[in-house]
Amino acid sequence: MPINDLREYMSILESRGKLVRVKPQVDPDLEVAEVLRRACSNSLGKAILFENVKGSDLRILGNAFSSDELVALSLGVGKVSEIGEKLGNLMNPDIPKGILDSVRALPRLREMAGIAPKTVKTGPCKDIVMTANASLHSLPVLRVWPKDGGRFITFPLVVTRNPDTGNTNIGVYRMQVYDEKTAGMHWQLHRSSSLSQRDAERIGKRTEVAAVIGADPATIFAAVSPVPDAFDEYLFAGFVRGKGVDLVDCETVDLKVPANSEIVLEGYIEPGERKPEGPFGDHTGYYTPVESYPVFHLTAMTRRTDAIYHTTVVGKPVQEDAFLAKAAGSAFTAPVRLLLPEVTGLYLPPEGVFTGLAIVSIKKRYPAQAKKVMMALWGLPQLMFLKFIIVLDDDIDITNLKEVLWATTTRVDPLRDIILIGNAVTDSLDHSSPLPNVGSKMGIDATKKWREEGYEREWPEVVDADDATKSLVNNKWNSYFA
Ligand SMILES: Cc1cc2nc3c(=O)[nH]c(=O)nc-3n(C[C@H](O)[C@H](O)[C@H](O)COP(=O)(O)O)c2cc1C
Ligand SMILES: [Mn+2]
Repeated sequence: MPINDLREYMSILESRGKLVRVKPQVDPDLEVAEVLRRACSNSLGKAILFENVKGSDLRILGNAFSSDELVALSLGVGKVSEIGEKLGNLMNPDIPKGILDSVRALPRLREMAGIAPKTVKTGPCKDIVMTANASLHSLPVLRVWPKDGGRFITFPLVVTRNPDTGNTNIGVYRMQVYDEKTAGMHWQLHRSSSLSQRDAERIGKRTEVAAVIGADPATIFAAVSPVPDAFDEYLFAGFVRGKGVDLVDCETVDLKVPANSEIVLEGYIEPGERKPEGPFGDHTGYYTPVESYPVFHLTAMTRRTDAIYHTTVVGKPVQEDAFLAKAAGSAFTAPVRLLLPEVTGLYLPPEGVFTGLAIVSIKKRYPAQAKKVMMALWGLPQLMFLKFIIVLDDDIDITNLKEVLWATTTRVDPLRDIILIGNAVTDSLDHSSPLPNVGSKMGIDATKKWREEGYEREWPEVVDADDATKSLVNNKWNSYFA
């Protein structure tokens, strides 16, 4: 059954013992963040609802996606890879060949028809509607790290529209609360919403914004996923959960938000306006320094009567965002494989801060194919930020770093097999590059080398025991040590 909102998800979690209710009073200034981080570091794997928040009558929910199991539960699947399989099927449909196939395809077509978002008149997110009296100070916004520049809304689903295409985009971009009516909008240079806002700016237009705090899990997943620009995140959310999202019109901006949201902030960004944002203890494990970002002006806040303030905290990996990123990566391996069928696996270790390092396995069928794969990955949405790519043959388990290190050290001649690319795109959060957003990349071809690739020596065989001896020893194993 599709999960319609954050509360439905919370009751599913609670029925499985995966929701902790914290009763003692907690302070959104540093304390809540430290609790959430420690719970994550200890692999608690449970969502935490803070019921008694200092200075606020709203409750705070955190760590709602803090394990692979929770992410799968939230998306209504046994394993997150099922979403990737579904995406793969969507892009590679069996075209009905005869009448019988067409009949078989019908339920799937019906399923597809039900995934489009639907606009409804009203919903619980309109329990309370505030315009002139709307204040960002009414929310229990966290200060996450001691040297943060202030309080940051860390889990807003930020909805905007591109002025040229009219496409809606949703991304999660933190918002630093400056005062009752304004906040920093930390969409990085390459994000769809940043591009749209700068398009609008060029023609002197404001960018309207709706920031949703607390929504159904599929919409949250869509907002953090690398959904291609031409694809509406609401439609993707409907696809993921198998049922369209109910949307309502905003009060003061021409945008739509999920009817069952907890809290909605409406506002706009004035062309040309920028303000220092940060520092912020980021998911790299460092404080991202102060930089200029656009300013969000609040025009309305609508919310549920007993709204839940949904948040997350980041820091040195592994924190909650790692589980969401892993799920998004697993779902989007299917579209990558459609373009690059030789890719048998793609692993972004969380310790590599998601876009720092990709370990890829391929079925190599022609010379220099590993380099072709690297160059292709560097051209794809979000994967364009990858700093290091290691390409291995498919005999290596890419999630097993011991095997990866063994293959990399025994199959690579650095001068021959490493490519360096200077002055390339980097992640905005990479502080090690000489310039912001511009730096270098390294690709390591750790596949076995072929004669056609200029390797004239004899490539040795990997050692392995023969099957007869293996089964003999298997059978007698316990007796040796009895
Ligand atoms: C918890 C969390 C916080 C994030 N914060 C930011 C942020 O402050 N700025 C940003 O540009 N991206 C941030 N991201 C990443 C984007 O939300 C993500 O890349 C998304 O796919 C971007 O969507 P877009 O391609 O539509 O812009 C965050 C992701 C998560 C999971
Ligand atoms: Mn997008």
